[in-house]
Amino acid sequence: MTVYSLAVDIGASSGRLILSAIQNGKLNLEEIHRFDNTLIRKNDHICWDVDRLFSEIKKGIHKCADQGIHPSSIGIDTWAVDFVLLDEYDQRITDAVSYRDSRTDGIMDEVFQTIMKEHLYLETGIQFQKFNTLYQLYAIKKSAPEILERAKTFLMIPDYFHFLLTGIKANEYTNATSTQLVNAFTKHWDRELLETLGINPAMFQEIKAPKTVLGSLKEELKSEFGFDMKVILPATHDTASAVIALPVQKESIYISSGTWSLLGVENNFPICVTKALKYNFTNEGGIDYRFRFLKNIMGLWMIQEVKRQYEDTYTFEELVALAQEAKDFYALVDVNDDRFLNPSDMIAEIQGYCSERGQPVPNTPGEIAKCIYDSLAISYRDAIDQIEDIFEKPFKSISVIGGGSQNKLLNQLIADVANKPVFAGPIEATAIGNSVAQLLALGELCDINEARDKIKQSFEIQTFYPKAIQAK
Ligand code: LFR
Repeated sequence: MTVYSLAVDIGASSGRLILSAIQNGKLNLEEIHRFDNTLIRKNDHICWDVDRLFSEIKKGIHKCADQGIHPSSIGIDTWAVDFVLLDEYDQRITDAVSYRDSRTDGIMDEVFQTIMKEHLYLETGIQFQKFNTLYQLYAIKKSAPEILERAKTFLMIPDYFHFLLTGIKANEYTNATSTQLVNAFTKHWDRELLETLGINPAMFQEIKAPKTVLGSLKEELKSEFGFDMKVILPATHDTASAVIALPVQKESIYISSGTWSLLGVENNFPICVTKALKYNFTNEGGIDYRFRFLKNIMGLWMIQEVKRQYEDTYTFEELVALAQEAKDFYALVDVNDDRFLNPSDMIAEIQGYCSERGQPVPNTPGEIAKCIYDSLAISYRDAIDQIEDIFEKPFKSISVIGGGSQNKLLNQLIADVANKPVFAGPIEATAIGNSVAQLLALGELCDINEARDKIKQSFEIQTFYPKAIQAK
């Protein structure tokens, strides 16, 4: 009998429930349900609508049941750093505020007055981003300390959904590391750090690793769906799940390409050296306690915003085609500038950046798109140079995984600026990685090496050679 696992992968712009199984020696995926995710304004903050997201998860499970499919397990991944706090009755006492909200503006520098930046990096190995959970909690401590006093439970977004499914509370390891509150060496909450910051350590739950069987569905959900299944923790941080699905590992740098571009390498230990701190690389936790040594780059968020501003007149494919037509236009923005994190008008922000620096100002949709793709490629090249500087050796290729790997123009630009071959795919890397953790726990796969071999055999990978090599 086929053993199915159900991967729920929710990104910043959409979510999906994907059924997966090993069939005829290959990993098969089938999309059961897809839905939009958008930011909403609530109580003066930019938030995620977690109630709607949970109802979409339930809708997807019902769709499985309607087709007569009863998966053996389910696991949920989302973006990182965001969380909810619960009171003694397990009721939410905070909205699920998004990392794109401005509540953490200026907070990082305040924290550095209590804890030295270098110390924080040596303990956690985590990059400095103003929206890390640490700064979000500190912002609450400043604006509404009574909430932190009342809070009994801290759950990150996937932890919260897992709690709603099972009634069991836990903090999953890969996502927990993104908070900048987990010690990179003990792999547990850094009590000393929490006490120094004046954040009650008691609200944090036990950290559990991917592949842990959390439990089964709550009684009322069992009767609602008409079947039971195990809730198995995947790498609940979407980027950690995506990295599990890497088809090429040796001597390759990966780019997990979606709303964000996460560029880095997989390691067996954290690297907290001065150069890594200077270049702001992170050591986020991965499956089997591997480390994701990577850097956040603003990613396709910028083009998603532009598309939204043009009221979806153009598809992503059309924007790529228009960028190709605007081949003579060239201007660059620093995609990692905080001004692009959540501007009210992305197009105007890009134009403002270019005109302030005396560059040609992009006006047509094609010019705007070309400016974004060129700027992304250059920021990737800079980050690749930094990795090669830290490792003191060149890497041979780039693996682009995730939805962004479908962008052939960007893949070719990356190959050209980095002067290395680019391997593009799998597209659904995150859902694949999520499924793999569940299938490993269910005994359908024996280890990550076998899983990666299966992924290589099961999904198409396209190669893009740099112009310099093609010309030879
Ligand atoms: C990508 C991602 C990144 C994280 C950012 C914010 O979806 O999870 O890894 O830094 O979103 O949570």
